Amino acid sequence: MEPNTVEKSSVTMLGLGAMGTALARAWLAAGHPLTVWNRTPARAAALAPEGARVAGSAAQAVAASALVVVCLLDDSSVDQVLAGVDLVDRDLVNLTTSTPAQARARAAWARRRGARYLDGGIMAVPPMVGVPEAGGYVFYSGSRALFERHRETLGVPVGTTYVGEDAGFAALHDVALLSAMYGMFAGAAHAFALIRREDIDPAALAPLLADWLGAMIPAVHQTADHLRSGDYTTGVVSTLAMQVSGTPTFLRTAEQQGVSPELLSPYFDLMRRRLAEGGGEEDLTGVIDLLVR
Ligand code: FVH
Repeated sequence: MEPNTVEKSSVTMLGLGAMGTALARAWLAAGHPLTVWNRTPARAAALAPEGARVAGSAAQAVAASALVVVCLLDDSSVDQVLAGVDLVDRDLVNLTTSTPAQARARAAWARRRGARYLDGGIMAVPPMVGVPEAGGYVFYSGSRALFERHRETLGVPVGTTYVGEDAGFAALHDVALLSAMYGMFAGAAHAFALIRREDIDPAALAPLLADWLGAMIPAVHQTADHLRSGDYTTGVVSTLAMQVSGTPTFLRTAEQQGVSPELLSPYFDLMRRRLAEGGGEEDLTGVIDLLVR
């Protein structure tokens, strides 16, 4: 067989925590020349046997490749690591979780320092990196030209989804999806709490929960249609009026099972407010308008 002679882009990776290390390993496995740096040097040294070049400082690492990927704990650690580092003519890709405002400020900061900038929000946990069938991906936003230039390289560890020129959009999509996830886990926590003192195996409830949540979640498409059209009543199967009338049953059951209603009550309060405003023929879409201040 012919050897693969296509030259792979060099990558510099700053930050080798659980996620940075997983990303670094994926680029190494795919044959990309990789320079690494981490505040705690042992984490960088651990990658040397796999072919990584270990830089002595963040500045040296940044100087080694045009494409510099940063995956640090938070926005302030990015400040600390890149303070005083020459970023002129670098393509900076920041995968550190941040708020949309922090991402926009970081993009302006990078531009002032002569770098091109892409922000990323990682929709994967470390074991999903380098495993295409796991379905992980990164939201990217910022310079489209930069995204296109590095699309192939960025797509090595996990998939890529570009969401716009506004540098804050990747963080916004990331936080939106993760917020929905916390809502889902909050519901699951309440469900497990309800059976906690009963002779019901949590392992028996788990698949029922997973199937039910999976069956319900496509409803988000109808929510999107409602928001786009402004008509919240089309195709409604379970009216808000009917759902609100059922809430005392949920609250009484929680009380009888000795479970705090504190995860459910705020949502029920919003449902009741929307009903009082005349949204009885809608489903739950109107709650969104109560949240937006
Ligand atoms: N791990 C996960 O499940 C999630 C999945 C979704 C995306 N997140 C975000 O990814 C960023 C990095 O997360 P991580 O899992 O790699 O985090 P850690 O294992 O805790 O590693 C943190 C790295 O940051 C370095 N660091 C922290 N503070 C500083 C600082 N002041 N100066 C320099 N470096 C700093 C730390 O270095 P060290 O402790 O090894 O010396 C690690 O390299 C994050 O935004 C997640 O939200 C992960």
